[in-house]
Amino acid sequence: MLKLYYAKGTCSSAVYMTAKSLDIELELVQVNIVKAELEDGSDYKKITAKGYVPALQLENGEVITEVVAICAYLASLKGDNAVFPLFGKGMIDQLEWFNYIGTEIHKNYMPLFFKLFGMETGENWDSFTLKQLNKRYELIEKKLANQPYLTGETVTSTDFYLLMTTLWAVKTGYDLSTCPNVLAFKERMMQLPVVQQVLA
Ligand SMILES: N[C@@H](CCC(=O)N[C@@H](CS)C(=O)NCC(=O)O)C(=O)O
Repeated sequence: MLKLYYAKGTCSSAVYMTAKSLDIELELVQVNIVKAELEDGSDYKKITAKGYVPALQLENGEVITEVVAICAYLASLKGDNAVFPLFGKGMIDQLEWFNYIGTEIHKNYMPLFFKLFGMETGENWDSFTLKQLNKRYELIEKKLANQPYLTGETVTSTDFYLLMTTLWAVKTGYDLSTCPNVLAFKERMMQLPVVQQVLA
């Protein structure tokens, strides 16, 4: 069976939601991402030198990393599908949004997490981070004014990624009150059975 190296509440949950939506069974292997260790204390860096989740181990032992690559791989097992379309504009939309969330949203939360864990990030860096996140969410806020999900009327894999990163606003104290459409998106996503199962 495919093994997903996983930590609940992280971007790896977006992969798990994608797999469930595609009806793909996975064995979950919990990773302590602070120590880069598995539950038995073994070194996660032996699975992937990157040391972060997610990683997907195939039955032949090969390991795939990066959220978007794993989601695309899972989709490829099902052929064309609505969760992560593999052809034409549907596929391009996935790649475009995954990259945007990965580089413009996900990584801009990092200084807020460092601060939460008591690391000194510096005032200039903090205000830069907040400005960046505000700008990046502004675009999503506009997009979600006219449609319920990032690529239109249907939930896709990239919505799971946006959800997981956006849940970090509460954890880090990032204020999303100027983005009512993003907050409504979050609530809409939280009603989905697949989301509830993964976050339970
Ligand atoms: N570019 C990576 C980012 C993965 C990532 O940042 N994972 C976080 C959890 S959301 C993690 O495991 N961090 C621990 C670490 O960086 O050591 C991807 O797309 O998979």
